[in-house]
Amino acid sequence: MKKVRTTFTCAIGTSLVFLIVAGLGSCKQSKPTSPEAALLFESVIPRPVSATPTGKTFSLKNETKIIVDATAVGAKEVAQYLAGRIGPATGFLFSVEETTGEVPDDAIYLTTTGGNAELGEEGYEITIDEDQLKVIANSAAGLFYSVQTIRQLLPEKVELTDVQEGPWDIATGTIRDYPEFGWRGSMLDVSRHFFGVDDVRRYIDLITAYKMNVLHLHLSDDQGWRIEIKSWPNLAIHGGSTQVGGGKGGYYTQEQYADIVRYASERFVTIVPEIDLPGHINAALASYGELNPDGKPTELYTGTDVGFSTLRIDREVSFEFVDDVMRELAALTPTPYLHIGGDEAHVTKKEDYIAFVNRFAEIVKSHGKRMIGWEDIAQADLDSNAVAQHWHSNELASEAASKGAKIILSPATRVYIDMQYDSTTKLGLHWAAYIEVDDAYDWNPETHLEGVPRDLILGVETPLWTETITTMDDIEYMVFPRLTGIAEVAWTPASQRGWDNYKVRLGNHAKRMQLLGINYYESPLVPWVK
Ligand code: NGO
Repeated sequence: MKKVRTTFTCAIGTSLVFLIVAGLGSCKQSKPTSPEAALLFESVIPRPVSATPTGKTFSLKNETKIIVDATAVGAKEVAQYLAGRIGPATGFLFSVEETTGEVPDDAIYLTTTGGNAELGEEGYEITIDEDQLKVIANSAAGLFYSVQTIRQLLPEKVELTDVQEGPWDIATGTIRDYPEFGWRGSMLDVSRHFFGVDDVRRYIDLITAYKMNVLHLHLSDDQGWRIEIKSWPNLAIHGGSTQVGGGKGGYYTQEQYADIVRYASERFVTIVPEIDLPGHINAALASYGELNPDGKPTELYTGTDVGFSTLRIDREVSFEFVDDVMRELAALTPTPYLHIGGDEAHVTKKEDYIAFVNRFAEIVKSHGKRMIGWEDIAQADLDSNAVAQHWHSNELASEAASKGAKIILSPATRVYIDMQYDSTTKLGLHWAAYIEVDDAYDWNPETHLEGVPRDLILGVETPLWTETITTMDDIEYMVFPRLTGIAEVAWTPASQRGWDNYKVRLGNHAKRMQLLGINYYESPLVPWVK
């Protein structure tokens, strides 16, 4: 229902229309795009596949409605999420309405009708004119990612939670966008230091703002077991009772964990739970001595060494333990993957390691899930159902690929965001590299590894190990702004990426990160605009 309204600035060319409809309404005043709105349109991260401005303005007003196509599955929930994100700062109510008919002006309209195949499952197209902002996607996930873009098209203060003064102008134009890789992840190590449900929720909010869709939780390691397992209760009670440095640790009850999974899935994020086996297992060995090769419980461990612990292979109890843990985790996991770790089993004999991983693969399969492991699992009998996560060895990654396994790229020299930015960084490690913001951005997943064809690469995941990280502020400092660039590496085709262009867009995100309360690292390489 496009209305035409009179104004004194009505163009001559529209006067005929004006004469015809003069009694019905008025010709709308055309407002050119402001420099601020134009800059926001150009600065979206991850960079869209294409973005074409048309020079006018669409303004959110008190009467702006969010309308969803009543036939679009999940669109209403995405619309409510959008209203929840932009309502508080604008002070507008944004009533969400469903329709199967015409869409009025002054509306944001979300539909899953009319998209083409190129957009895929996660892509979207936003068309903005002066009257309407219309999104077409093939699924609710695509609509959700369009919302992340819409947030970035609005003035930064939209991220605040108390009412701000307008105007709430958006540049008109068209954005067509879809991801290069389906796996755009981050890993959070909640074992070395424990982070509670609120921190994990905030982390999910932060990664989804940049269209990431996987959160891998490293739930067990030598220093702590972080998930309640009802059939082996001491794992969490005793094994979760400390952390690096000897603090009190903690764990998620199954109810809390289910809450994280629900919160994530409402934001189109898959939670991948990892239980690190057969090494990195001291917290379990301290909780149940029968799992330890000498049959006695170990002491809890609060240091930062790696590679000193192993499950015993000579007794069936180890496999009963793994089966119980995987069964309980599978029941908490609506998505296809369970991660069995598999890294740095330095005190497990090679033949035992291979036998372990082959049994783990069977156990994971028996619970209806697909096994992921760090690339060290390439030594075992992998098939095309398995996924290997590359972190340091091209050789192991290509061996896994040659067995048909899919590959996730987490190269330690590029995306281990526990690595320090440079030698002056106080937090973090540097065994793999110093990783400045440009190092994390300026690489190509398709060509990074030899012997791993593009069609086996699921995508990219950036791990945050937390030996030195104790607070949410620490997390944010190491993650931002490297994660935004890694999100772009995973989302945007290589042909659309370039550091010189990216660093300017990143600089334009300073204010948004500030208003989101993100404690980010102010890299000297970025022209920050505050
Ligand atoms: C390694 C090790 C982890 C450490 C991390 C620190 C892998 C897969 N295993 O990565 O236990 O925490 O480095 O950067």
